[in-house]
Amino acid sequence: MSITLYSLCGTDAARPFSPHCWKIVMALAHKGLDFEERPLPFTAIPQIENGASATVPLIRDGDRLVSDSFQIALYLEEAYPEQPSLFNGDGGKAMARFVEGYSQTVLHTAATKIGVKMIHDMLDPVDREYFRRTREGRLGGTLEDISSNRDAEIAAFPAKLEPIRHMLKFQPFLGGEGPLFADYIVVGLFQWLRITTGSTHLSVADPVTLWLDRCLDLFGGRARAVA
Ligand SMILES: N[C@@H](CCC(=O)N[C@@H](CS)C(=O)NCC(=O)O)C(=O)O
Repeated sequence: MSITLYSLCGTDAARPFSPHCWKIVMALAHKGLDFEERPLPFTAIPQIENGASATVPLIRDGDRLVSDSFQIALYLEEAYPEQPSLFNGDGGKAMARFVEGYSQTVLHTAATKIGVKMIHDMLDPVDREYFRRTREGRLGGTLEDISSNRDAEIAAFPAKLEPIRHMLKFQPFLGGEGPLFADYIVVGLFQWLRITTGSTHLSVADPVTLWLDRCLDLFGGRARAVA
């Protein structure tokens, strides 16, 4: 039976943009599992599966419901041990937690300042109102104020990838010779930027761009196909 992945979209359901949901699209593809993605607007999330989760991604696998991207990856690893590993053991799980922390605190913070107004503009009117109210409360300013520093954030963004550039001197993926969930965590961030802002904000010759190209080519170019 196919797994259902509830994800997030704006007015265009063909362009789901949540970074956390993209992590799970890549993880499900890595595991070679059949799944159906159901992108929904922000204000529909509380009704999914009788209010099972306040956030997406949420998956249904038979009678199991699992939310939170990292928990979903751990669940898939445990439920499908015979499929390619997302972690290659406990060290890979620990490393992925570090990458999640780096991505959330350094990269997402920058991406929010770069893309927040563009995300707003991709939403239905009712979602725009919800998004503006919740994000302005959370970020402590209007979307316009937060976006006013956008050019400086874009200029500062490439330097924030320096830890990945260092890693790429020694290996082609965060996972080593091949991609693991740690890679998909950062792929999710770049899918969010590509789809909502139309750019990765990196040069074509940047080693991070070359790594991202390798990731976007995975699974028949599934992630590259959405932009
Ligand atoms: N820690 C969670 C975060 C999930 C999350 O924040 N998802 C966002 C979409 S990117 C969401 O569902 N937000 C709902 C809302 O803001 O109402 C994970 O990794 O899955």
